[in-house]
Formats: sequence, structure tokens, C-alpha cells
Amino acid sequence: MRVALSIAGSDPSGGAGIQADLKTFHEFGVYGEAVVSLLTVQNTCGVRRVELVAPDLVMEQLEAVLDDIPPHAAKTGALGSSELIRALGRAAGQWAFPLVVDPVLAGTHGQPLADEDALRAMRDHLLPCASLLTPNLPEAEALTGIVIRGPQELCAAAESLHRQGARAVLIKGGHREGAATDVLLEGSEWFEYPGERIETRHTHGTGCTYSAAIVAGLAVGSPLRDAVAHAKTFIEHAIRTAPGLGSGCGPLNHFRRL
Ligand code: PXL
Repeated sequence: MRVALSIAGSDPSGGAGIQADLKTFHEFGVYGEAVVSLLTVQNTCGVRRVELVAPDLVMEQLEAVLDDIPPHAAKTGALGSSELIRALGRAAGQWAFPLVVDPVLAGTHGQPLADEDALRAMRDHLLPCASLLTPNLPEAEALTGIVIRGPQELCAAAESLHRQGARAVLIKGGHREGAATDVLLEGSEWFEYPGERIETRHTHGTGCTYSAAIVAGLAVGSPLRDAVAHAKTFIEHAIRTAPGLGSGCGPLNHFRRL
């Protein structure tokens, strides 16, 4: 049995955060573990409250899991505080399994899930431990200070994040105009994942689900470029067949075939 771990926030509506990650791990046939970093109070219409879990409590959850059922790959999602991010950075330096860092700065409706200090801590302490960093366009801009207007700036941002220590960088095109094409920089190699733009408001948890699908692929030993390709196919299907739940920005279809 292959094992994947998510260190992320809770979304009680089940579409994003650890709930999305666990559903995705399960769908990929991987045993899922989840360490909770923060609690949101939200539904498909918006986030009403965010409560951070004390960093020492998060680290204790993590130690308990790592002592007993170490994962084959892990991811981080919304982490909240700079203190937790620094503690995770110190721990992650020792890990032998790949770590995907999804540098979540905001929820689906733009509600902040990280402040300026957390952004700096992510850049300085967690990014250098990332086997893969998966920013969307606003996150890539915030982490690099580069305004991304086209492919040239997008590549410059990926190179900058790679220079800052991320072994690979996947910049997601969901926030671009036109096609939702993603670009992967792995070492010195570039890969492009073309994607159709799907017109829908049901995109809640897309980033979480995408990075979880990549982690599941890494947990079963797929090369990164293949894990991203499979995850991209999965996420496109999940968006296209979203069940339309809730009266706001609804969740995806986390089932592979339904
Ligand atoms: O998709 C970003 C995200 C991450 N983590 C939690 C969230 C969201 C988006 O709403 O709720 C817990």
C-alpha cells in the first residue's frame, strides 16, 4: 500500500483543503493521511472564519504520523502562520520522500489564508525544501515580484522560483486569459501541459485537488512529468463533470469515473 500525506487546512464543505486531498488520494488508490494546519468555517459561498492550529500541535500530529506510517510523498496546502512554515521547513530538510508545496495564499473567493510574514517564510524556508512548487499566477507573482503578462515573464518567474531552491516548478494557467496551459520547469527541462478553458463557476478546490493528484502519482513512483500529466487529465475531468453542489462556487467531481 502506497501512502500520501497532506498537511493543510480543513474545508468543512468538503471541496478543498484536506478533504479534497484525501478524496483525491483515495481515488488514485493511495492511502491518505492528513495533518490539519488550520480550520476554515466555509461553504461554497465563502469563508466565514479561519482559526490557525497552534504550530506545536501541528508538528506533534506530524511527528506521530512520521514515527509510525511514513508517507511515500507529501504536500502542503494552506499553512497560515510563518512560525509553522519555518518549523515545517526545518523538518522537511530531513525528509527522504518528495514534498509538493502548494503555496496557498487565498481561498477560492480571494479570502487571505496567509499574510506577508507567511509569504516571506514560504519563500525563505519552505520553497527550498520543495521537490515541486505549484503556484497559480497570482502566487507566482507574489513569490517572485514579477508581473506575469505573457509566456516570457511566466518562464522568468519559474526560473526565479527554481533559483530560490524549488527543484521543480509548475505554474498553473487557470488564471490566464485563453487556454489553461500549465508550464513545468524540472531542472533545466521545460514541459507544457495544454489545457482547455472550461467555463464554469464550480472550481472550488481545484488547486488542492491538482496538487494532491500529483502527490498520489509521486507516491506510486511515477516520474514527475507523468504524475503532472495524469493529474492534469484528472483535474480537467473533475472540473468538467463538477456536480453543481451548493449555491456558490461549488466543488469538483473527485470521482475518476462517474
Ligand atoms: O484552494 C485553496 C484552499 C486551500 N485550503 C483550504 C481552502 C482553500 C480554498 O478555499 O478552503 C482549506
